[in-house]
Amino acid sequence: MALICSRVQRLLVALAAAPVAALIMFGPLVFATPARAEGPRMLVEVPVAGEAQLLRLSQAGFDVAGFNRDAGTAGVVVDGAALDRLTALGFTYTLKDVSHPLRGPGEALADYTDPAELSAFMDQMAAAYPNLVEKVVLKDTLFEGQKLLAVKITADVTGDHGRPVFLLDAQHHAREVMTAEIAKDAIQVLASGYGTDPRITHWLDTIEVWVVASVNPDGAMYVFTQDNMWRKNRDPVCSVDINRNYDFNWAACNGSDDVCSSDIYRGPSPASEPETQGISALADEIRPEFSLSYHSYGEYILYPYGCYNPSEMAVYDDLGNTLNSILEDDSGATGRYKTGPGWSTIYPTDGSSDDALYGRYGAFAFVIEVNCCSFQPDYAQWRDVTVERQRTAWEFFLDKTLTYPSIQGRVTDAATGAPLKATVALQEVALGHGEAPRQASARGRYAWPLQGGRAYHATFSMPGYLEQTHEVAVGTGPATLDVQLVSNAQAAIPRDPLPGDKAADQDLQVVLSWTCNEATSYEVYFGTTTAPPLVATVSQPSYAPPALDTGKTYTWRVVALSPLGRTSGPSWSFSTRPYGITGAKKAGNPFRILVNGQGFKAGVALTADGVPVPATVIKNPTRLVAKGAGLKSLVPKGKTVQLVVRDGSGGTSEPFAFRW
Ligand code: 0X9
Ligand code: ZN
Repeated sequence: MALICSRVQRLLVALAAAPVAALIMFGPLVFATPARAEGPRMLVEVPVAGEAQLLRLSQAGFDVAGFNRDAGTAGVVVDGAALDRLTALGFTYTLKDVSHPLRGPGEALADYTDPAELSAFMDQMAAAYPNLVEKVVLKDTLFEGQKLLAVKITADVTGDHGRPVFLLDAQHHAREVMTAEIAKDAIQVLASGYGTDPRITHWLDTIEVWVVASVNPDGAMYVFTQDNMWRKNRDPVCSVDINRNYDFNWAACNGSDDVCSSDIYRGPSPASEPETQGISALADEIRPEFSLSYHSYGEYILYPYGCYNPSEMAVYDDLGNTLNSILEDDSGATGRYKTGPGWSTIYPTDGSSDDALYGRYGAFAFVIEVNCCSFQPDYAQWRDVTVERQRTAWEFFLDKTLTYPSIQGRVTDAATGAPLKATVALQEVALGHGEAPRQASARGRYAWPLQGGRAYHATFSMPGYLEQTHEVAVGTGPATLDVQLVSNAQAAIPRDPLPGDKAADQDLQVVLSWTCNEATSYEVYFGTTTAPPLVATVSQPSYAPPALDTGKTYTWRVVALSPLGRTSGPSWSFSTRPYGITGAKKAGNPFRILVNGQGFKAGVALTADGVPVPATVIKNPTRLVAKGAGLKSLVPKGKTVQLVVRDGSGGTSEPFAFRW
């Protein structure tokens, strides 16, 4: 507490001090030498010759807050010592701001939404749209009283739909206050557009949207009340750059620092912070297909990795470049966001959220750095125009969720229908950077964006279940593949009988078969009673009973013998055709056909190749005689016809080939 108070005091002293007064009276001053060797943090603009020098600044440990490409200046947050180092390295600078509470007296920027207001806004939305919007607490306690909050937005929000998921997050970095406005606007636009805007209605009927409007609410509150340049979280042991703390490629490539004082301090261990833990747990559960993380500033569209190119780079490039072609920058022009993997497009980072969302949780994870020229642009001038322009970006990902080539579906337990968090692997897609296996969500949902116009082999696996591989042709849009996995316990139980359970009209020469993955042999119980006797023990999952009778119901059951023991399948039954023909011959003069078989009774008729045979006479249940004029022409000598006995209620014999 003493630490915080002394910091506040120093900031207040600084606010009253010369540079701010100079700023107000004369505008920005250009300093060639450090103004002070200690004191409050300052925002300076540093001319840099392109992004190579931006890289040099960030690698020299400076807190690079953004890059103004047109002006060729980097915004750098420095204390006195850092300013000394900057000038010693030969950089010049313009002082733009001295840190102060964003909500200071008469401060225009106070219109930005602070975390308490954001939380209240979420409550209002949930209350106004109870079927659409749910407020979810991801972490109940951070360090200074804020909670990590999310809203889930989808039609019938409390139901279990297993829809594909899109995740929007903002404000990993406390000072990037515009980003929370974009997330807030997305919640507002989606909730209020449902039922009136057909595109939004369709999206929310088919997609589950999650918005974390501030990943760093503790830090954000500190920005409003103490220091508008604050970037990290508020961990009292040592504040951490949340966007360097994720558990993927943590500390992997010099893209973060291990010293507490650094603004890109990565924390003591991967995912040591409650904020990264909350986001990671959410991502693990919902498994977004696409995610979009907002930062500021500099007008970049970035994607993994912070250290090297991602696996599936072609899909990333395609999506990133298409988005850039439609997204307007602060000048209103499209195609001007610098687009590509983070490491080569801005500067190396490790432990960032996009890397973890992709590498660990399988989302196609994008980052947008908004605004050309400031992380806190004038609210009245820039807030609405920025959030409106960014609608194009999150709408883009909602659209792609429904239209981009992919394999998607649900994985469930074949016996219970319960969702399975199964692993999905594609033979044709190599994940070569230590990515965790792609996994379905807690709802059993998976979705894998792909290059279309080809076939893929998808393997689904899950401990305790039999693996399945399916070939899927992917065209220009999503291909749906729902998968039912069979548990090992279930696999030892005979299932999928043929003939199917309660099948009617079966042939008299029926062969019984079934599926059972774990058995070494099978006992077959078969007969016309409800608890039939053991008739055979077989090593293959099939059994051919001796000739059956017509018009009878047979009951059967298979017991599988396996190392797991004896497991009985359920009782199955089927019934045979009502009539059977076992033989036919011609007789005497006048010409007659004598038919032998079973089940014959009054009212049946005989056909030859589907044509009614005249004057069928039933002698007894096993003998039938056809006679009458025209019989010879119906059954010409030397020609084979199919004789079939049928009755008025649709029962038929199997065809019998007859030739005389
Ligand atoms: O450095 C960051 O964390 C982001 N820029 S910011 O100025 N807002 O701090 C960029 C993160 C980009 N992600 C990757 N490079 N993977
Ligand atoms: Zn940022």
